[in-house]
Amino acid sequence: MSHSEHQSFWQKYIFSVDHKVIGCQYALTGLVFLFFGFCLMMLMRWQLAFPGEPLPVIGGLFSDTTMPGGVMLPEFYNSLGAMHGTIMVFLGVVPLAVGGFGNYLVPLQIGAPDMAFPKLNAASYWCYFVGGVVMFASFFVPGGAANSGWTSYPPLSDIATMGQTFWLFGMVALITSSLLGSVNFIVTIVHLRARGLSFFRLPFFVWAQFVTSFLLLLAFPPLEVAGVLQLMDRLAGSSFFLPSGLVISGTPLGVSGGGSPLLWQHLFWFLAHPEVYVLILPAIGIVTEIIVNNTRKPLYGYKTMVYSVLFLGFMSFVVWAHHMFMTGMGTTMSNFFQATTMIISIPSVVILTVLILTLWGGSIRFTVPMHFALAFLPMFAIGGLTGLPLGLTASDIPLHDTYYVIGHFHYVVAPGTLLALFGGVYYWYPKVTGRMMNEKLGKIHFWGSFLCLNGIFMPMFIQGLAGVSRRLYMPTVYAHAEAVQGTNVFMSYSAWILGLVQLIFIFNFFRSLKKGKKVESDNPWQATTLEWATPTPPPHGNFLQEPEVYRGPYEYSPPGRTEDFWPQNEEK
Ligand code: HEM
Ligand SMILES: [Cu+2]
Repeated sequence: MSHSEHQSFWQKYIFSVDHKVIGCQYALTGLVFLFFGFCLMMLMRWQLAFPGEPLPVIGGLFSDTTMPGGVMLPEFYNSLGAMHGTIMVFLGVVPLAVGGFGNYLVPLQIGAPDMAFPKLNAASYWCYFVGGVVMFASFFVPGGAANSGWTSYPPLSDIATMGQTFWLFGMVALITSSLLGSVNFIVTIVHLRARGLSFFRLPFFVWAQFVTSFLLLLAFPPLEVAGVLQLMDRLAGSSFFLPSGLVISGTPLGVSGGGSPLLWQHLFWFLAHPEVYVLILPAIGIVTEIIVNNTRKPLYGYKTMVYSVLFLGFMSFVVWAHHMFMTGMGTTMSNFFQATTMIISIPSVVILTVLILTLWGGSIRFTVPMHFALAFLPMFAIGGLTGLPLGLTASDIPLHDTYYVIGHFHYVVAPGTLLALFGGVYYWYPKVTGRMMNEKLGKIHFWGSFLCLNGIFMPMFIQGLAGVSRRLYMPTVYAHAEAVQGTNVFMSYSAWILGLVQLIFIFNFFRSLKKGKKVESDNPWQATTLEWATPTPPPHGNFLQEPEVYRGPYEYSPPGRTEDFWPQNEEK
């Protein structure tokens, strides 16, 4: 495109309004934050494996207010936990899955030249960036970063150190970013589809992003408001979330009181439950694209998937209080949320079943992305199935706030979503860069990650069933926890090895930019969807001429054709 040629470096790569550049910015920033959040966790794992012992070498780099003599202070452990969760979810996975993959792929897959509102798109990225900087800066304020968990429960969060204020400001920026982005996705998908691309011809990835956008749009505003109210409690002396008569270390707290800590929990989980689907749906979308492409057969039940994901999106707004069974909210509430939670598990199982049935009878290509996509299925299954006992009040009583919960949600987001996102990086890398990532290194990265992730999270179920609480600074403080302390050592080694394995990915990612095998065509995987009909890499404006769509997204091995795929945009 002529006008992109005389753009300066800054216009082209930094303050760009091209959805592909913004997508790459999101993805790279997200990957950096994922690695940073991961490092916080690797530090925690030292304390969990060798409680109270000084951390050799690296420990000496920390200040006296965090790790004097290399020994981790409890306050710092709390900060690490809270910030690990926050960073992984809000600064890592969502930006990578929605901001990165969504931005890059949705306009391409629907045959559009860009997002509907390109400047809004850039504004969304920069809000995210600001949120990230604020969160990062909070590590350096007096008292350190936020230390009231990623859930920021009052009253603790209302009276916590200054880092909590930064956390709230950061969250407000991040939520604003998500809102701007989600409006943009919805308008883009509704208005900018290519001629012939009806809703039921959309690639499933686009459906997943569409539903995700509605979740972001409808779930985030209550938390944004709640965040502002909590800020006022902290800065303006209000008591939205502070009850009367609060006494801290023997001193009555000088506030009016009359507020409700429970209200925060409702507002928080009203967002945060849909948020977990924001984490998983784009991953399911990516896995679907990869699986269909690598089995060379149509999706087993496209419409079933679409209706399931719509139902799932809707239901995700009426299950939030399953996080609150232990708050004493009463049996009427508990029963309602128990029932809705059982119902929402049905579409998840349907989606998984469709993906598994799609494999049946396919001539599977075991490419690197396919390894990741295949591994996603059992990981997501374990994550989902272990959620059921948590959704039933009777079994949630002993399991709540134990490591079992941590194991459950990590199976969904870490071995689940993260593997899917990595698979997506390997799958679309040739479209973005024109080169393939190295296959051998990709497979080593896969097997290393897959084994280590299970090494970290599987023992969490054992710990949880043994009654070990989460958020425990000193894992050996209770006798029952001491009995399973050995698992902590194993888990920590798995985590550190996992860290090393990621270096292979980082090396492969950057080396392939220069040295990777050049793609021989614009469609190296012989796929059917529109993003492969663009030049490689796609220029500003995407398509050389406006594409037109003649069929559904997954016409693989159609009878009577010599090739085993039939692109959406090919008339004959
Ligand atoms: C892949 C390697 C990962 C490991 C080894 C890991 C490990 C841990 C550990 C040890 C905790 C602290 C448990 C405690 O409260 O004492 C934790 C909490 C948490 N993690 Fe991860 N994590 C990983 C990845 C992720 C990812 C990808 C996400 C999000 C998408 C995530 C989200 C969270 C959240 C939300 C918490 C709760 C924090 C809190 O309650 O304060 N983690 N993780
Ligand atoms: Cu939930």
